[in-house]
Amino acid sequence: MLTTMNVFIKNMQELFQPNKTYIMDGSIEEAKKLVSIAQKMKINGEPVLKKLNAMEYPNSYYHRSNPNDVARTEHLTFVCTSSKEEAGPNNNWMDPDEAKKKMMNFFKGSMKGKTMYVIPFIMGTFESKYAKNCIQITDSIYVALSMRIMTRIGSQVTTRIGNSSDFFKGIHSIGDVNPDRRFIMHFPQENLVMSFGSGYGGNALLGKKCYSLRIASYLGYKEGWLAEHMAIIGVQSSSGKITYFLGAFPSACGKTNFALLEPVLKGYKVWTIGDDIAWINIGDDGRLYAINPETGFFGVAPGTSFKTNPIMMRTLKNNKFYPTLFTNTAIDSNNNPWWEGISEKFQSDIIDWQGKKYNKDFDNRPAAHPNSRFTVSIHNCPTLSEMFNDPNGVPISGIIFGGRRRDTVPLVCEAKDWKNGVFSASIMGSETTAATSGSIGNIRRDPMAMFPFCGYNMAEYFQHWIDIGKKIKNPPKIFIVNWFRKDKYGKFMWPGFRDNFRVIKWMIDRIENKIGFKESEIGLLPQNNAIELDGLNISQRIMTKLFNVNKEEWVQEIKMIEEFYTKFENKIPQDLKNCLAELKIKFGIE
Ligand code: GTP
Ligand code: SPV
Ligand code: MN
Repeated sequence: MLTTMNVFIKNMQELFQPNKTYIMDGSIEEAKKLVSIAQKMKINGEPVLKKLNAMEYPNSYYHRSNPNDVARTEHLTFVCTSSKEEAGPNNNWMDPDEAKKKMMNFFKGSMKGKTMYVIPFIMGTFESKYAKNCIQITDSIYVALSMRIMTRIGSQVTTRIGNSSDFFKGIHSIGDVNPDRRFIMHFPQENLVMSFGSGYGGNALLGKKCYSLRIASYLGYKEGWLAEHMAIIGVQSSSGKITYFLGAFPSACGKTNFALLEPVLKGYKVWTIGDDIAWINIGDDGRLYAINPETGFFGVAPGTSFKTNPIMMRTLKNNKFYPTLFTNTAIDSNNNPWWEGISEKFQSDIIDWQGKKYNKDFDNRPAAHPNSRFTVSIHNCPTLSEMFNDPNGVPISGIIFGGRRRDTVPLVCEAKDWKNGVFSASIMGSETTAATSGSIGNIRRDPMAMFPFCGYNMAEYFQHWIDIGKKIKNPPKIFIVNWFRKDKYGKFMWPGFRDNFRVIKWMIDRIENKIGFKESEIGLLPQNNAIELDGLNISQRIMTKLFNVNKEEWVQEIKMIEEFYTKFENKIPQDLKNCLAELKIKFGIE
């Protein structure tokens, strides 16, 4: 008798009509074989993978995606639930039958002459009750190799699936990389994603945003857990005690840097558990526990350096796990990957992300694409937590939400309680970044950093957050941060990166009830001099500005929040409406 997986593969072969089918086993021999094929394979005259300087970057390869395919395309991303209301005003919606018809037309015969890769993978560890079985189909060897870095692949998944039909199906074909024929369709009610016409990042690595956030957030809603766009860290103090935090920041707003943070304060150490996705469950003891279902980092290259993120630079130069991929960065004359901010010295002889010679004095554009990224195994990370593989995850004491705001939002603010924390997270705004196609620097509402990733109506998602809070014992403290406040010259006022630890230290003191706070209209702020600034050259004047809660700015902000809430008609939970009404009163708005 055929297993459900075999039936699925057979159907896919009939649909795509590939030349060959290859079922991945996740072995090192397989990775070597695929890298070697990709080095020989040419697309538009260029090898799919090129070996980089092995002395500086061992086991590393370079890839260029199609210049029209360099970031997630939210306007081409749909949630296809049976009714539009279930998807909510936060998602593009299409009728499931119509969406499938459209995709089937694109898919039909699209792998002729190509190999179809079948990738059995699991999100979470094989031993975890929270883990989920998945299969991705793809015709991109680059995607297949990336999935091997980002997830656990292997025959164990096939065994786990057995005759069950309860597994995620991610169907991907890169097609002709034509933006007019590019769609990423989600069917949460069928545990299914169909993606066509893109070969990069969250559009194509379907275990990431598509499954682990959009589909999983829907499953979490039905099953009583949360799938979040969050990094997970453990902060060890000199006594050896480890406090676990979740950090939610929108795309390209600091999760990976937070996850690999090397504290500036002596006696502390940050252990890394995850940098992008957290699945959060209520444990047997009634506390919140988080796992990182992934096994790799798909990290933003520009801005990464030994100064800003030394642990990531060490991760990239580590050679344990094979291979590491660099996509759409520039290349220097020593065949090393290069990007803006990698060092203070500028190198001449840079070849830019499109393969052209780059002259920084004449070329009015960056050499590396702003959304150029590395794909590297988490096992190369020197600060990987020994709890990384723990099937139950780590117990959470603090949840941090942060947007990219040039004004309005202070460096840090603590919510009074869970409900107020959910409110603060639900009203978050952030400047758009290069992680998504479209304009950059516009403020948009991005509740919980999940706006583009919540696979159902976000008003119900807010209620789900409130309900989870009612079920847990000792809910974690919730903090709002903003590393990105600027002065009138447009310069960041806070040094950020490793110095962010000073703020985390304050949070630990608050969690341990060691220090007090100052009340403000928007929540609890640090008392004067409560943030440790030893060794940092920053004036009191700037510190005051970083904590300024400006009435005019907040009056504007509240307008934007009301506009956002209005989109959900009457579905916004009453608790949050009450919090908004209180906020208005505090700022003297009728
Ligand atoms: P995604 O992978 O898109 O989800 O992004 P992310 O949230 O992991 O962001 P990441 O840590 O990769 O940072 C994105 C960009 O912001 C990079 O260019 C960083 O150099 C920059 N960045 C990160 N943290 C800070 C900070 O504290 N201050 C400043 N000024 N920039 C930062
Ligand atoms: C993000 O945009 O938040 C990312 C990159 O982590 S992608 O995987 O492309 O979504
Ligand atoms: Mn992300």
